[in-house]
Amino acid sequence: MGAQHDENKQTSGDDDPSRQDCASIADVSVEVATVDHTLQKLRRKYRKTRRKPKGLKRLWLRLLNIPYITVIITAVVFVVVVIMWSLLWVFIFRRESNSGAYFAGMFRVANVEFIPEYRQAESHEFVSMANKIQHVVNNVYKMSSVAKLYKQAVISDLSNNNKGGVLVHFWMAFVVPQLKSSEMCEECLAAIFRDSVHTSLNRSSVGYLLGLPVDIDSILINGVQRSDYSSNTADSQCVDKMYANLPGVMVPLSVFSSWGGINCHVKLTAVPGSLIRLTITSFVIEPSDCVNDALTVYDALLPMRGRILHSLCEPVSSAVSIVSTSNFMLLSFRMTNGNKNFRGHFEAIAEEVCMSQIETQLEPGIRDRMYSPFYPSMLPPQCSCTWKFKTQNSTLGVALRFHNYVLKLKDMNGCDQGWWKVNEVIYCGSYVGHDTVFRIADYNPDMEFRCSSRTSAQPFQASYSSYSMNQPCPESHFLCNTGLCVQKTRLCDGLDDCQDESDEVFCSRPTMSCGANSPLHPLLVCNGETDCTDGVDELNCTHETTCSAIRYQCKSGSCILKKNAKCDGLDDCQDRSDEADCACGRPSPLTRVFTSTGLERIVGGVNSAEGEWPWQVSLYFDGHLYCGASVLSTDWLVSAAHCFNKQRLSDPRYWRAHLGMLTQGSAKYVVEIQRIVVHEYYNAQMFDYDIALLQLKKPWPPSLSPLVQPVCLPSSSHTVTDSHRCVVTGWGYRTEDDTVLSLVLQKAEVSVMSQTECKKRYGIISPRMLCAGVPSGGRDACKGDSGGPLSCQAPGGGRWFLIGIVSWGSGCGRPNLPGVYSRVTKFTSWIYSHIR
Ligand code: 4AZ
Repeated sequence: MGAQHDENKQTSGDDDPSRQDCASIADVSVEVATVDHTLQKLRRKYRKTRRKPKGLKRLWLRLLNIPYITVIITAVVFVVVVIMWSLLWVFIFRRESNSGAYFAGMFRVANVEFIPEYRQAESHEFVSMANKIQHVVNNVYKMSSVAKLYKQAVISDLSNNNKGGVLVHFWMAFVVPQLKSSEMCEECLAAIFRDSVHTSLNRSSVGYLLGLPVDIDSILINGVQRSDYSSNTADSQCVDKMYANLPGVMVPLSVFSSWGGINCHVKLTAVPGSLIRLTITSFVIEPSDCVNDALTVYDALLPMRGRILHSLCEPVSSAVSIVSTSNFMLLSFRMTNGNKNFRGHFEAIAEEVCMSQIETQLEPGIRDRMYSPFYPSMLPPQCSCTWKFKTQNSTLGVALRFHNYVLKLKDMNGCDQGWWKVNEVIYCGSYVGHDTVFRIADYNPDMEFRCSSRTSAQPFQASYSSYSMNQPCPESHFLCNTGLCVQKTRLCDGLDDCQDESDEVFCSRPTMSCGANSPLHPLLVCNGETDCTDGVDELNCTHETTCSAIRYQCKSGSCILKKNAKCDGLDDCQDRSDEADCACGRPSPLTRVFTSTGLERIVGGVNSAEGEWPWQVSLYFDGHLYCGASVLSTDWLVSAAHCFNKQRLSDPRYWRAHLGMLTQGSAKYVVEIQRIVVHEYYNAQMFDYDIALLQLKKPWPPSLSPLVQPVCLPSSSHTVTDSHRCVVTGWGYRTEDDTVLSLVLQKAEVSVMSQTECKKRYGIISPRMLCAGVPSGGRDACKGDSGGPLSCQAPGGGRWFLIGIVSWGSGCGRPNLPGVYSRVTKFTSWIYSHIR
């Protein structure tokens, strides 16, 4: 305050001119006073010149005040952060959220003649036609609802079309903000294209688009990966074009993966009007369910999902051939590092005119053969064949014996493995693991076959002959439901001669006629149980005998009567092979087994103990417990095919196997899946052949034993008797309407039911299924247990064998409706063929 006061006084003095005059008069008389005054004046002058900066200084002083500094630093940091964030958003995040969407498309331009110059993308003719088409495509999408997202179209190929005109293959690229990605569906884009074509009312599929005659039915647009787009477009180093210019001339093909691996495409084109047959003689890759190494064959010149003919994910050692539906084909190779290679050839073949007039021989026993179109090549998605039969007289019909194929009346569902019309009645074909006979009770029938699968399908063959309509099977034979004829002496002999057990159901229970004169029922002989009081049924069981499905086959190939010779602790085979590979089915409970009566869980189960079921696996799909499985070896598991039935479910990358687990989340080993092998005859409607094998990415370490151990795989002759103990295990639902899975692995003891009883309950039960439960219900597998084991222990505390795989059932634990399991003994050789 004081300094302020002084300043005020001086300021008032400076401003007074009379005071200035006074000072000058007093200069001489008061010396000292004059110096002081001068100093003061100078000071005043100095202060006067500094008056302006004085405010800034004050500000500066204020700013130097600590709280102000903090505020300022914060403000500066805030501004810098805001600027940086905006820049980041503009240049990075905004760019990322605007992702590219790529599509491959094709359509036919009708009424335009294909000229050979169109094959060369550099030719003037190609460029001129491509520009015209590109202009049309640009116009379609630039005038559409997705105009703002549309970037460009590139015409990749102009090819001859067997229907006439020119087939156009093109790419499209869109830049799509994440929020708008739903607008980019391939069907929407195809609809935009179709709607732009002006059609007339003359029922032709050809309409006009800016003067271009476009076949609406030919328009197909599929989304593709960015990598497909970049590896296929003009600047890619890895697109090869090959031509088969002469029909029947084989053009060799070989592809090697260099050290860095490859992702390449080979475009095959054949002479106009022909088809392409690709033959793969060898394909050396690592099996990985098409994740790492694969060959995908397309019925197009761009990698369009809707046009896949075949995908090869396994090595090929015996020739496979595939036929296209037009005169082009695309081979898309993916091979990772290593010594991978492909060898084969392709050729132009004529479209097959598949029409036969067949006169069957008079003798019903004499057979001739008929084949699927292009046999032995795989069937293309489009094909047709007709056969017109004529027998020698009106009492003789036509019998067709199909190999691994069956014809069934068409039901509500469509036919996806072949469509058949036999004298105006429609049948669907399907692949099975045995022969069948289809009889047409007509002496002059017509038969039409049409391919009806989305991709290439397995070929088929049949032998045909005439048969007597009055007596389909020879004398003393029985007519099976599969159409086969078997000798009546084979009825109820315990062997599935009919291949559908129709010769083994509704038989009276095998009688124990143990007298010396009548033979013992084969099912009771050497089954490990003494059925005759004198024990004759269990004598001489290791003597070599002829082989059949109910006798044990040693490694040497010789057979013995003993059904359950495998791993029973006795050397039954001369080569001792029955006791080799027996490190299985022996749990060693680490804690006392907890068997509760009051704490009933799942469907009538109780908590298991740690290490009680060391082969039990829990399969997690996308992070959630989805199915069960069983350990077969250090790198193979077995489960149910229906667990892997849909698109994403069949992709091994979504799955994790949890081994050595008692309580959910406490697995001793969690491992990725390398490959899923679903049985080739799996039938999703009937749940037949409901089995799949899973190969682990990394084998489980031996240190995990005894908490992780394989279950014993039964031989195909293995039989379960009343003295076996069978237990179903899993983390599935505890009741039919449960909503949560069990926390602790549950177990429930069930009995294996006779096949006849099982068929009485459910009707359609295949020989690959078995029923198990308790008559009153209440003990059963349920949702979430699928794929898990039904384990049965050999009598006398023997080893545990995998007898069933949880498959299906009507509800859970209902009285008289047992659980249905895949019958593992029917798959023994199939399993060994993959895991050995
Ligand atoms: C299922 O949905 C399922 N009761 C499994 C087994 C049974 C029923 C359903 C048998 O996975």
